[in-house]
Amino acid sequence: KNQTPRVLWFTGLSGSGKSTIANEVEKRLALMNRHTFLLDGDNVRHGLNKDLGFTEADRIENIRRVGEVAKLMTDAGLIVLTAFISPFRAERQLVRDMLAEHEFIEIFVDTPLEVAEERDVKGLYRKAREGKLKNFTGIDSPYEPPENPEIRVNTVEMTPEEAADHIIQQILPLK
Ligand code: GGZ
Repeated sequence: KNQTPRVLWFTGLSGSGKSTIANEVEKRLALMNRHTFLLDGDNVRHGLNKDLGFTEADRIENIRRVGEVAKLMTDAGLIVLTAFISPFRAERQLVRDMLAEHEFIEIFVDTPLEVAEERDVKGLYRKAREGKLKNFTGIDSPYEPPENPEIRVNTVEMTPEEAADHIIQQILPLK
């Protein structure tokens, strides 16, 4: 088999660039003939997790289920990429503990709140500031940054393409 199963777990604020960078990484892995699957809000929150919202309890359950699905997919031999805010350290640790050592690679998409809010691609930060969207991460719901991520990308200094190249360089020795 030409690959070792992994979970590339992207974490960061809304609008930090998680999905964009994860997509770029997936493209590069495909060129390397790796079998991958990207889990994100689009394919999980509208289906498996459509009963969940954004309360603390629902986010915890969201991440727990994503972790279980990622585990099943690694058991099937895939490289799984996940792009969820995953704001709480405890749940990221819980997913890490579900997997074998070295299978879980935490990637911190380190975009400062000011930058994500300034970009505000979907206008959600504005709605949150206006009080029209409650429990918004970074505004009135916490984000706990990773203390020891395997990989950290600075999206202020790097383009998504550069960030993806950096990630590939970091995981390459794992072949
Ligand atoms: C945070 C929210 C919220 C609230 C809707 N807080 O930028 P987006 O739009 O595309 O990504 C955000 C996404 C976050 O879902 P996750 O499943 O990644 O969150 S978590 O890991 O915390 O469970 C945002 C949108 O959903 N969104 N309401 N209140 N983001």
